[in-house]
Amino acid sequence: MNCRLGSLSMSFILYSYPDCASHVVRMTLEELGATYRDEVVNMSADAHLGAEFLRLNPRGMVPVLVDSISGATLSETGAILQYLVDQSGRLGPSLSDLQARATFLKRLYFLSNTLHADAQLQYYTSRYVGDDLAEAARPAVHARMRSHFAMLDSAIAEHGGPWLLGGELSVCDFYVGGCARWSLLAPRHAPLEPEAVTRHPHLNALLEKLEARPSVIRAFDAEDTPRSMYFRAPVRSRWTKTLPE
Ligand SMILES: N[C@@H](CCC(=O)N[C@@H](CS)C(=O)NCC(=O)O)C(=O)O
Repeated sequence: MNCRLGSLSMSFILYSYPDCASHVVRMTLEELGATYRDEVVNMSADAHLGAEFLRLNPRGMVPVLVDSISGATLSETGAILQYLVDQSGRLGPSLSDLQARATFLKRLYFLSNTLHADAQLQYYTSRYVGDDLAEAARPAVHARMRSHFAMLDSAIAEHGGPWLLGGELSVCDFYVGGCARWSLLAPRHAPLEPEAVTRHPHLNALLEKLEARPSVIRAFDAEDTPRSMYFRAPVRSRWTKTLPE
């Protein structure tokens, strides 16, 4: 495997929009000290549905990460995070430790195909059930999110904390932070109550630690997000404040 250790040889283009899933990738790139160029996809003007962006991701979704060195173009947040772990040899266990790697994959795939998928269901409820049923579906969606956060709290405790995988920070922690933030922010008229996250001591402590990391602060500054408890009492980025929902 070709692992690029150190920051100098890592160079990427991040297609992003503030407070979108790209933010999880941005925090990871900042933590790695990677060099990356930011290409803001103006989703409020539907740039994600334009021909230029659809060539990169035919699903019309942000994030996309282009590795300028290998030429790889990736979409799907979980896949991007796994790629960055493999390329950097950091923020997640390598294949040389199969047991730790198995736990990492188990947690990462839960975040990607359950927590993040349900956060999308929470945000885009009408797309799944239609406008007429969206409000009726909301309690069940919120209940699912609450149970996911409870499950994460147990997982952090099981691994001994303070991070999701135990003593070592990993890409999973940034993903947990992103999903907590989105769930407490959106949709604007019916976000999840903050206690769904903060009532869990291990999860709350993880997010508090994450909020203090310089990489996280840099990532939020880059998206013009007012200083706050980014994951536990989130305030929208100035860019997304006025977006219709
Ligand atoms: N499965 C995708 C989901 C990414 C996603 O939900 N992106 C949102 C922004 S946060 C998006 O591009 N939405 C545009 C749309 O659905 O029209 C991933 O894991 O990256």
